[in-house]
Amino acid sequence: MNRFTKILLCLLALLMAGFAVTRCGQRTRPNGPDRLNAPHSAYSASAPPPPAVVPPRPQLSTKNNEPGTPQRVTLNDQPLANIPQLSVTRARSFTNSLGVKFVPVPGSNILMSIWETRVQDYASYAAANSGVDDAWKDAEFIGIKQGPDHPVVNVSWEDARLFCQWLSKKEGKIYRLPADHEWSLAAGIGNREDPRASPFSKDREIKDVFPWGTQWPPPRYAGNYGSIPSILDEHRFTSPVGSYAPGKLGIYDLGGNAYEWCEDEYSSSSRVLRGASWLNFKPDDLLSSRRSLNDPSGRDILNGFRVVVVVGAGGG
Ligand SMILES: [Ca+2]
Ligand SMILES: [Ca+2]
Repeated sequence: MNRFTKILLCLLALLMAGFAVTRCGQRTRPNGPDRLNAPHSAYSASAPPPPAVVPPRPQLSTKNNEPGTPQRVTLNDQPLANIPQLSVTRARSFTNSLGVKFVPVPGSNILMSIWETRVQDYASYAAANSGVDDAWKDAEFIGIKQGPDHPVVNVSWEDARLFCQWLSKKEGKIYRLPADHEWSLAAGIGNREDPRASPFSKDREIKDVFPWGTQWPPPRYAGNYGSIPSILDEHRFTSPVGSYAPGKLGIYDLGGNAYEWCEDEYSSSSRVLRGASWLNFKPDDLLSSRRSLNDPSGRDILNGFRVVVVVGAGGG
């Protein structure tokens, strides 16, 4: 190879090397120019932020989540919130076979007895059934006995439910105890309480409403309560049902006379009672939002019940 040929080959080699460097340089930054020229909308950092997701505010009372407290409100083993609430605006009052009047409770699908279940009502039930416990016959206080038109007491939650079953079969309707929330609706505080919350969590939460209104002390003859000078009534034990002024729906003795069993659990081993009794006189105990409790098989001369009938099941 002569000198000229060597020089020519070197020049050719240099040209080829330069071409390779240029190609290689392009491969070392692939997509570089494309990325820089991409529209801004393609970049997450430049995209508008997604709309904020605001979690819904919890509606139930936080008390409901305290350890050891009941978590559910049930009615005949169904969550109360799942029970359809039918309009009763067209439901009409009626009087049943025992001569007891029932009135609609707005916001519910029931009619409620205007009276607590009377001694004479329970006597009819006991006469028609064998094996009914006789404790109700022995109810008395400081020697004062009951008349046939007094609320039956010394009856357990289980006794009251059996009475409802007997009356349902007798009349072909659905009688039962009121749910805790239905009782609140009848007492005029249902719209201020969450029907899904437990009775326990609502105990005395509304601190300014009594069965007669908001004032304290109560007006004379507001109901049959305990005997203290500021609560004047004429009965030291139970009184005939309907002896005192009714509430706005025409229902008597929601406050006082006998405590009233409701369907609901207060805890797994107790049931709810509403309305205070002929023995109670403390302001806290007389609040419409007050819940008391007792063993479902427990009997006490403070405790009675009233029944409701389901609309659309022959009752309205
Ligand atoms: Ca009294
Ligand atoms: Ca009562």
